[in-house]
Amino acid sequence: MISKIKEEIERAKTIALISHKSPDGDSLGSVAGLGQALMEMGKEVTLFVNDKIPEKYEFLAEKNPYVLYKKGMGKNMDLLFVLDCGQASRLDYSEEILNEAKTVINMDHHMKNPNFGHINWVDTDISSTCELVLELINKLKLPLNYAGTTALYTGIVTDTGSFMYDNTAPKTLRAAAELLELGVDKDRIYREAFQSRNIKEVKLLGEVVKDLTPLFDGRVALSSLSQEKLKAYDLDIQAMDELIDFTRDIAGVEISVVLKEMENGGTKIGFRSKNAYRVDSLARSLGGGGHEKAAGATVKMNLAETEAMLIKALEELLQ
Ligand SMILES: [Mn+2]
Repeated sequence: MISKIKEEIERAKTIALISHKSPDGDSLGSVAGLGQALMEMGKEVTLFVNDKIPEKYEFLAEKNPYVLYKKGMGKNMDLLFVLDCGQASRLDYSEEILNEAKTVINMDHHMKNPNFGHINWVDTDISSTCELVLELINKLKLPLNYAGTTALYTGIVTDTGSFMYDNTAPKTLRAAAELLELGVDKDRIYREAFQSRNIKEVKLLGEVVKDLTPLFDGRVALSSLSQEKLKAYDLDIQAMDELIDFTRDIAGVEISVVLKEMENGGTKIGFRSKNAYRVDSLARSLGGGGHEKAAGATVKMNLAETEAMLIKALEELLQ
């Protein structure tokens, strides 16, 4: 596997990297972390994104030249890395890029990744794709610069919930320690990614939490965000991603669910599980995916229909 990836990197002149829509710290971090190493090697590298970069990750764009993918881009490149992408459809409109590259390498840590690349390195036990990328960089002795280490640390610290979730293994902390030794400014990353909350989001969070009625004897916290509500606070669909962690952390809650109404009328569903249940199978049954304790899906139903459907599904899961 590693030697095959090495061969492909050596052979390639032009390399593109891309990840899923609704980018998070791990997707943006892995694209930039590996991309920076490849740039240091003198490759012609394009760091694609297929969505708006959330405000709290804008600091990553200071040193990483992300390019918003547009249809038809990425033709004739030698090699494409698809990172942190549990299924090809999560590339959304940029999925066509899979047909453009001569070779596609899929590196990921989501459950049931269908191995859509020519080469697939999927490790569901690892904390983050950034940790996997660091393993690749170390094994191939690729060069790492400051922008790269910063990006990789960002992905590890965000995907582990600041080293709190059970995907944090001894080797995760060793990877983080290695990055710190290389000079990463962890305080800045922490401030940007965790301590730069938009006041409008905090106010809407307050409103939503005030209305929250836990279901199933308090074991499920379900919150819904309508377009109307998001618009009233001048927020978009990417906002409020901390809500689901906040409500999961209520005593007695085992599963938190957040529904967000999309502009086209569909609904984006996020699931978090604290301990006793796994939510990836439920997400997959709705056409989504994820990890045992953090998963999601997008459905074509409206908010009320989605809520009704989920209450039935959760009742079964909780039995
Ligand atoms: Mn990830």
